[in-house]
Amino acid sequence: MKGSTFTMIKPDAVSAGNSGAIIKMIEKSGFNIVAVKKTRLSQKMARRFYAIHKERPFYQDLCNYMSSGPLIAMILSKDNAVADFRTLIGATDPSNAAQGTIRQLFATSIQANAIHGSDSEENAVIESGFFFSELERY
Ligand code: 3AN
Repeated sequence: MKGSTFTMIKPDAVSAGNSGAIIKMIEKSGFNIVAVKKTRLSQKMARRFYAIHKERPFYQDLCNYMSSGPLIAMILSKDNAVADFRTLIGATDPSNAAQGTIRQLFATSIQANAIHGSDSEENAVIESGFFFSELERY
C-alpha cells in the first residue's frame, strides 16, 4: 500500500548546497515528491514543531539551529514510506549512520544532521499539516 512520510532538508544541508544531491538520492530510492516548499522557520514555529523535545537539554539549541536559515520541506510517497525513508537517512548521529545513507554522506553533527524523517505514519500526517494545507497535498 502507498504510504507517505514527511521530510525537511535542514538548514545546514541547504546552506552547504547539498539539497540537489539529497533530492536526487530520494528520487533514485523510489520516493515520489508529492509537495515541496522552501521556507524558513521562525523561532516560535521551530519551538512548536519540536515541542515533543521541549524537556531535552538540546531543545533550545535545536530550535536556534532549525530557525537559522532556509529549509526544504517535502511530503514523499512510496510503499512503506516511513520505514524506508528512515533507512535511507540513517541514524540520528552521523558517526553511527550506515554507509551510503544521507546522514553519513551529508550530516556534520548530531544536531546539524542534514535531514529529518518522520518516525511514524501518525507523525508524518501531523508534520505535513504543519507546512502544507490540504490543497497543496492533493
Ligand atoms: P531523528 O531526527 O533521527 O528522528 P530525534 O527525533 O531524536 O532524531 O531528534 C530530533 C532532532 O534533534 C535531530 N534530528 C537532531 O537535529 C536533534 N538532536 C537529537 N539528539 C540530539 C543531541 N543529543 N544533541 C543535539 N541535538 C540532537
